[in-house]
Amino acid sequence: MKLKLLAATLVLASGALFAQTIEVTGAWVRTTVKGQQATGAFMNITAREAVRLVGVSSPVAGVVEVHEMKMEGDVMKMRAVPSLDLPAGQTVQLKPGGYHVMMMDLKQALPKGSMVPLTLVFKDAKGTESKLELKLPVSVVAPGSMPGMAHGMTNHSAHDVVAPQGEPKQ
Ligand SMILES: [Cu+2]
Repeated sequence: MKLKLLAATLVLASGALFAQTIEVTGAWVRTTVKGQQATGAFMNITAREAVRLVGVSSPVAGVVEVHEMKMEGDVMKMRAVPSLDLPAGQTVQLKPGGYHVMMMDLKQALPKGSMVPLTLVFKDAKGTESKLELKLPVSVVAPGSMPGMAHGMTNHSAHDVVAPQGEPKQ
């Protein structure tokens, strides 16, 4: 029994150590209005050693996926990606119009100024998983960006194409 407890502690400790090699900056979640079923979370992730982002979860959303947005002909489309490569030392941007964390089946409205817990799950080259617990501020636009940047919202409404319960039309 005592041995088991020790093992658990070690796993926790190594997880924390691993998490320190991944830096997340500028993270935020787009605010929602009542009845809105989906929104996006955005951030910059820099991993010191190459890892993959293999999962995301949040207590406020039933389904959380990593999405990619791409132009296909004239149409902006998005799809879920099973994992996102984070090359060593390179900052990968999750931003409106590009990769983003899609939070669907929202269980509550996300008012501006509130905080949303988000758990990122990473896998390293050896297949070892680690988790990073974050608290993201809810905002209308990226914190620090100019008000004019809110036009990114227009692109994001392309969610309606594949997610009928997505964001309401603007
Ligand atoms: Cu999306």
